[in-house]
Amino acid sequence: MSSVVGAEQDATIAVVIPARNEVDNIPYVIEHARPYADDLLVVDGHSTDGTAERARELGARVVLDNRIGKGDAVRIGIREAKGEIVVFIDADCSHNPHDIPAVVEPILEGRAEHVTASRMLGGSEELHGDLGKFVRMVGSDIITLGINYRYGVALTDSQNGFRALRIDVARALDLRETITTIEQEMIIKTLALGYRVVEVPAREAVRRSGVSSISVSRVAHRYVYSWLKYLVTRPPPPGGRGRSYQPYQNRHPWWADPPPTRAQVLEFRRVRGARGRRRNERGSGDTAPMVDSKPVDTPGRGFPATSRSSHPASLRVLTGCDQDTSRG
Ligand SMILES: Nc1nc2c(ncn2[C@@H]2O[C@H](COP(=O)(O)OP(=O)(O)O)[C@@H](O)[C@H]2O)c(=O)[nH]1
Ligand SMILES: [Mg+2]
Repeated sequence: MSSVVGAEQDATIAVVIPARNEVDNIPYVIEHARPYADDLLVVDGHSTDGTAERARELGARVVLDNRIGKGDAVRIGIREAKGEIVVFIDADCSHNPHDIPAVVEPILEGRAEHVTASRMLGGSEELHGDLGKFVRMVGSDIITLGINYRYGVALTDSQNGFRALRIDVARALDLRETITTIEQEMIIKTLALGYRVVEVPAREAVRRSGVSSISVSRVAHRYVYSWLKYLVTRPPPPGGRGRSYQPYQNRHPWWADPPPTRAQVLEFRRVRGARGRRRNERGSGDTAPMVDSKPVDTPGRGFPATSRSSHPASLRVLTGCDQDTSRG
């Protein structure tokens, strides 16, 4: 039985990975998801690149879908999963398996029956940057908006493939979609039955290798059709509009952290200074000197623009901006 960090209660967890032609990516997902899974199930879409064999070698259980799309794979995953909670995570390394504890936590705490990881709260590299991504983001937002008005909730992401459900609830949804429209179907039917949906922020990375198999222009009409169909035919539960939603509240905001001590800031500047000097001495010439000797309490001076990853560890631990707030 998995022991999930921060959980008040233990439950068995089945991690289901729908995969089609992900042989280069799936080893990462399997290895990193394994510690959280009592049952690690890959639902293979008849991959031709050896995904299923690779997954088996790595110790995952593998079942085949019916070649009709990811929604079918999700339905098979729900049927076959051996766990009290089922977690869906994509095989393309877009989702971080180490977010699984945060995604199951509201269920373990008894606050939700269905938890969806939100890319709008956590950030996405797959929803910004070109026209195709823009269309996906706006389409997704419009669908989410419709769901919010119909059920009196305030979700931010109805389309993410990274989610967790109590297995009995997942089985009660009677899912019908065969393609990725299953994500919105799961949300709508959960709300219509009066179960609680909670979102947690999770970052979506760009897929590690390969290309997405989803063509927005080819399936847009199916999204609109299934969205309207379920909104119309699945009214909110009597007296339940809005009751089944608990807005995400950041339980560990960055401003709750103490600011770094003067000694830590000086250490940060010393390390950056040394690195900056070395770089300049090497004559890489790619950046301006990384630090100067101005006193630390001169506001806005002397701090180089740095990425998260370039913070020295000592400061990273103590600056709230670098905390992973999704874990409460
Ligand atoms: N089993 C199965 N998995 C699929 C199918 N289509 C896509 N997937 C998987 O579903 C996940 C999401 O697909 P992806 O192409 O990344 O879509 P995107 O993230 O929406 O661009 C990935 O893990 C795919 O390998 C399918 O027909 N069957
Ligand atoms: Mg993807």
